[in-house]
This record gives sequence, C-alpha cells and structure tokens, in this order.
Amino acid sequence: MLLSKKRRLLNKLPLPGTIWLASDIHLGGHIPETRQAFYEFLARARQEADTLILAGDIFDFWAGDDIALKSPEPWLQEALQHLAQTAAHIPLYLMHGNRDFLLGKKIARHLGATLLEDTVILATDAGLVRLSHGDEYCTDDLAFQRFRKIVHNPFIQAVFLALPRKLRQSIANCARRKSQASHQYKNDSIMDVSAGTIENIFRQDRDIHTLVHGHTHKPAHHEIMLDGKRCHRWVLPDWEFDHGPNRAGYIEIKKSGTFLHRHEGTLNTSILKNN
Ligand code: LP5
Ligand code: MN
Repeated sequence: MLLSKKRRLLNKLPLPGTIWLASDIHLGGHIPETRQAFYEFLARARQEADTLILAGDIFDFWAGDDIALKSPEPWLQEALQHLAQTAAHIPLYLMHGNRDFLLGKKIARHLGATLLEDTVILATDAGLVRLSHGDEYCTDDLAFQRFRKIVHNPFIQAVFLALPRKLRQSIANCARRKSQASHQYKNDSIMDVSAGTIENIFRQDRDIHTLVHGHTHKPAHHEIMLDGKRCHRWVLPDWEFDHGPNRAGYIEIKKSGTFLHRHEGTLNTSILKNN
C-alpha cells in the first residue's frame, strides 16, 4: 500500500501526442555555436512536437531569477526570447538540473513555461515514463550527493538568493571551477548512475518500465530484465558545438514508440524502441 501511495505522490503528467525531451545544453555566454544549434532545435520542436520538456542543465548555471528578469546579459536575453517564443507555440516544461536547480517559478511564468518537480511520471501515448534530470541517481558519488543535499536545502538557497548578484555569480563560478577540477580525481564510473539505484527504481514501481534522464552525457538506450519485467533506461544527449566534436540530440516519445535522436560530428542517428 505504501508503494502505491508513494507512486500517487509522484507528479503524474498526462501528455498525449508527440513529446520531445532534451537536456544538458548548458546555455552560457561562452558557447555561441551551441546556442545557435539549440535555437534551431527549438524552431523544429515548435513545428514537429506537441510538447517540449527541457529536463535540466538547460543553463551552465543559474544564480537567481532576478538576474535574468532585471538585467540579463545579451546572450541570456536572446535565449529567454527563444524559450518564450517556443512556449507561445507549444507547452514547454522545465526541470531542474544540478547546474540550474535555482530556476524558479518567476522565470517559468515569465517564459510562459511550467516548472516540473525533480521527478515526474509522464503518462504518454507510449506508456508511463519516469523522468528526472538523473543526478540524483549518481549515488556512488558521495561528494556530489553531499553537495547536492546542502544546496537543495531551502534555507541555504534563501541565504544564497539574498546575496548581491555579483557575489552569487562569483560563488557559482567558483563552484563550477571546483566541480570541473573534481572530475580529474573521480573515477568515471562514480560519475554515472548507480546500477543498484536504477534497479531499485524499477523494482519499487511495477508499472514503470521506462526511465528517461540526462546529466551523465552518456546518451544511450539500455534494456534490462528485472524480475521478468523488461525495463528501458534512456539517457539524453548533452549539447556541444563550440569545443570539440559536435554533439546534440533529443528523445521523442509518441504512439509508435520512443526514439533517441543523436547528432554526433557529422552523423545523425536514431534508435527506436517500439512499444
Ligand atoms: O556540473 P558538473 O557536470 O561539472 O559536475 C556535476 C557535479 N557538480 C555539480 C556542481 C555544479 O557544477 C555547480 C553549478 C553552479 C551552482 C550555482 C549555485 C551554487 C551555490 C548554491 C547555494 C544554494 O553539480 C559533480 C559530479 C558530476 O556532476 C557527475 O555527476 O561529480 O559533483 C561535484 O563536483 C561535487 C564536488 O565533488 C564537490 C562540490 C564542489 C562545489 C563546491 C562549491 C563551493 C562554493 C564556493 C563558495 C565560495
Ligand atoms: Mn547535469
């Protein structure tokens, strides 16, 4: 009984039609080519999708809605305009990532978008899909989970958001530098999702056969048999057109199935899982 009650507590979002999901674009002032590629993606989504969900790490970091609403840098102003234009055409949903967990209701309202909880169950034409950014699944990365617990504390967030804008941006930049530095000494495997955590998610809820998440920058479709249940884990691609080989992509969910569309270098590939 607890389980079904827990499931009922998870936000269930009925989304008929064609859903496009993307994450880990890490929009910032330093990546003009990536921004342009993303704006072209948004224009296609407005034409071809019924709903667009941006599942976290949309921005390189987010230090408060007030910065975007009162005095955005030109690149951010432009990005917000493209997002608002998209939300004016199709329902746009935003989810927190580990970079932009401070995205608030004010900016969502300003864009005409809806801010989702950190985990949501999508009721789609292809069945139920559990969606989250994915950083919470990286449970082997104890330093990150400690950091995450601290910065998700409402009091800590309130104190941070009350700081002057410049100080918040310095702290965020410092956090970004420390994070990048910490990757040097972290084993790649602990920066991926924990297999045990993923299995527990599927075991906890018999109705969930499909997980979608981003964060790990390891786009793929994983299929696992668990207690006789065929389970699918889809990982969203990250986006990069300014440093190194181009990469991007999105997941499309519709009646005919789930598709992982990837752009890598000059290659475009799609993986399809029929329902
Ligand atoms: O983000 P990425 O891909 O580099 O790595 C992530 C994890 N790192 C993070 C940290 C973010 O990058 C920081 C983004 C800016 C946040 C803005 C607000 C900051 C303050 C808010 C207060 C309410 O998420 C990384 C994982 C990796 O994914 C893979 O999963 O390993 O985890 C870490 O790097 C955690 C580090 O091990 C320890 C924390 C470093 C940050 C310390 C911040 C100190 C603040 C500075 C004060 C002057
Ligand atoms: Mn992330």
